[in-house]
Amino acid sequence: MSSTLFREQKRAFCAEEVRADFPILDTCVRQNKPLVYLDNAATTQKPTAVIEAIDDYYRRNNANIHRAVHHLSERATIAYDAAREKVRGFLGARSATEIIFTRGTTESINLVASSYGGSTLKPGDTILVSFLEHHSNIVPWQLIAQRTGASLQVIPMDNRGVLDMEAARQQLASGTVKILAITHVSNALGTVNPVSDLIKLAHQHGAVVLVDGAQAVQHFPVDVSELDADFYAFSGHKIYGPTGIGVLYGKEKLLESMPPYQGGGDMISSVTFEKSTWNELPSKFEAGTPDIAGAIGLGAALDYLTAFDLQEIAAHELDILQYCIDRLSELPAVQLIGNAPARAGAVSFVVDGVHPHDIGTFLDRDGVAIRTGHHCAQPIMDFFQIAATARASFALYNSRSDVDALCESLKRTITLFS
Ligand code: 7TS
Repeated sequence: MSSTLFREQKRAFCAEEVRADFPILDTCVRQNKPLVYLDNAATTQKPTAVIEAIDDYYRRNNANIHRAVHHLSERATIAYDAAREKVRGFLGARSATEIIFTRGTTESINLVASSYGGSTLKPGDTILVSFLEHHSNIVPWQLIAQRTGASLQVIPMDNRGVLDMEAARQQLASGTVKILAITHVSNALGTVNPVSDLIKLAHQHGAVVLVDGAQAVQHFPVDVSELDADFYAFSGHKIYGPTGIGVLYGKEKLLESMPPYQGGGDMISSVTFEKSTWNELPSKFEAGTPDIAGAIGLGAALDYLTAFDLQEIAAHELDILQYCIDRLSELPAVQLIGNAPARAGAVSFVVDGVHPHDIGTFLDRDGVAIRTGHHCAQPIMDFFQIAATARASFALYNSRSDVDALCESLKRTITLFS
C-alpha cells in the first residue's frame, strides 16, 4: 500500500491566519502603532499553544522530575521525556538519549567545547571556525584553546558573505583540525553555509563537527542523521519556544566518551566522598533540576511548527526575504551588507549618513522592531569595516506588508536625516 496514505495531514499554511496564533502580534507599541515585529533572529514570538502548555504545566502538573513516586512527579517526568522525544523526531536523531536539554545554543556549545574539547584537544591541534560565527561559537573555543594549548583557525569569506570552500578544504587537509565548529546560518548576514559538504570534508580528515543551528531550524527542515553532524545546537526561544531552554544533539558514541560538563543531582549513578559514577545519557549532561516547563514549552512549539509542511514555511519566508532585499535595493541611501546566493531569515543593511542605532530608534517610533548593532558577530563587522548594521529578520507570521511598513518608515527616517 502506498505510504502516502499514511502521511500525516498537515495544516495548510497561511501567514495571515497564522498571525492569529500569536497574541502579542496584536499589540500596539509607542503612540498606538501596530507592532511590526522584524527582530525574530533575536527571539521569536510565542504561539498560544506554547503559552498554554507552560500555563497548564504549572497549573496541573508541576513537580520535580526523576525523583519521586508521587503522581505529579510522574506526570512531570512523562511530559519532560515526551518533549525530548519530540526534539528527537524534529531533528531526525536516532535516539532520545542523543538529545541533551541545555539553556540554549550558547550553553550547548560551551558544553561541547568544555567536555569534548577539554578532554581531547592538545597543543598542536586546531579548532576551525568560520568568519560567519556568532560570538557564542567563537569565545567558548578560545577559552578551551587557552586551556588545552590548541589553536583557533578561521575559514575566510568573500565580500558577499560566502565562505571560501577552497580555503576550508586546505585547512582541513592540514590534518591538525580536530573540531570544526560552524554556523548553519549566519545571524548577521543570513548566509546559509554548505554544512553538509563541510561535514563530509571534515570527516574525511578526521575532524568532529559541531553545527550551530540557532538560525537554521526555525527556517527549514534539518535532519542531523542525514547531515551526519556530530553535534547540533539550537535555542528554544528562536523557534517559537520559551527562553531558558535549548538543545544539544550529539552522536551517542561521542556523548558516551565525554566527561560530564557539570556535576550535581540527577547526573550521577552513585556518589561517595571517594568517587562518583555517572548516570546514563542523557542525564549525564543534565545536572540539577532542568527547565522542565521550558522543555514542555519547546515540545509544544515543535508540535505547533511541525503541524505545517516546513517546506511551505521555508518558501514563504524566502519570498519575504527576497521581497525585502528587492525593496531595500530600491532605496539609493541603503547599502545591503552580504549578498550570498543561499540565504535564510535575515537581511542586514546600513544607510548613508544615519547611524544604525538611529535607524532602529526611528523605526521603533513607527512600531517597527528591528535589531541594530554588531549582532554578537564583531568579526563580520570588522570585515566590512563597519561598527554596526540594521537587521530585519523574519518568522513564519511575517508578510510582505511588514516589509512595506519597514521600508516606508525607513524612507521617512532617511528624509529626516537628509
Ligand atoms: N548562534 C547563533 C547563530 C545565534 O544567532 C545566536 C543568538 C546564538 C548562537 C546564541 O543563542 P542563545 O539563545 O544561546 O543566546 N543570536 C542572536 C541574534 O542574532 N540577536 O540576538 C541573539
